[in-house]
Amino acid sequence: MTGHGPLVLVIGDKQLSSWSLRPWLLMRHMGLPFEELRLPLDTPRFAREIERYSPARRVPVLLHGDLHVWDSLAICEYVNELVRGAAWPADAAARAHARSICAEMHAGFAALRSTWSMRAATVGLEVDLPPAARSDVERVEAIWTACRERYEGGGPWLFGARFCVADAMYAPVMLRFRTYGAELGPVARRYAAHVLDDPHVADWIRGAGQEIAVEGRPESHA
Ligand SMILES: N[C@@H](CCC(=O)N[C@@H](CS)C(=O)NCC(=O)O)C(=O)O
Repeated sequence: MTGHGPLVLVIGDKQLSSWSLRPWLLMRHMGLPFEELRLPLDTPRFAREIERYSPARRVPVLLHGDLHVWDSLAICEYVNELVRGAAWPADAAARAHARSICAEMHAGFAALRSTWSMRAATVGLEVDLPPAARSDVERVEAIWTACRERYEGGGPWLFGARFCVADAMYAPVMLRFRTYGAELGPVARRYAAHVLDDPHVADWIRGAGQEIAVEGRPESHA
């Protein structure tokens, strides 16, 4: 049994919260209507209110009636339940591959994350990569290239025709690559162009720009 009632996704700033983007984008792609509740990071409001939603005191959190699901990957799994398995590839081998790269993203790439922090609406930043972060970028590119070479015949997403959890999990890193101008090979570049053309991704970037321009939210962490 799942939760009941409207779905509410608690997220952080669209400019900064890479973890929030993952389930947000997946829910958009799965066509699940949801309300967005944004708690701006590093504010007294966040400190005051987050406890209501998550014992881990972090965003994202998905609220479904009394059920609170926290952690981006756990939310993606719950979304997959709501859409009866449509959020992962249909084929078991492809699904195992997708789960492997999602686990790798969820648990790794610390050097890349800390050097190129997500700034969704910002482009043209120049920040040199230390060797560990450079190998993270190479590994992400190798992951995308392997997926595209294997599943390109089926369609433009990592696992072919359908957007899946893996595309959602790798979307934030794509925005980092856009902001800092990562140099990618042709296969990864094609995938990047497809993701950056996605209307939901564009919507998130637009939201990030509005936070900065209209609400005066900071462009980066202090
Ligand atoms: N593993 C968690 C990490 C969530 C996380 O670190 N969220 C950050 C924002 S992107 C947060 O809530 N930071 C608030 C704080 O540390 O006070 C997930 O995947 O959801």
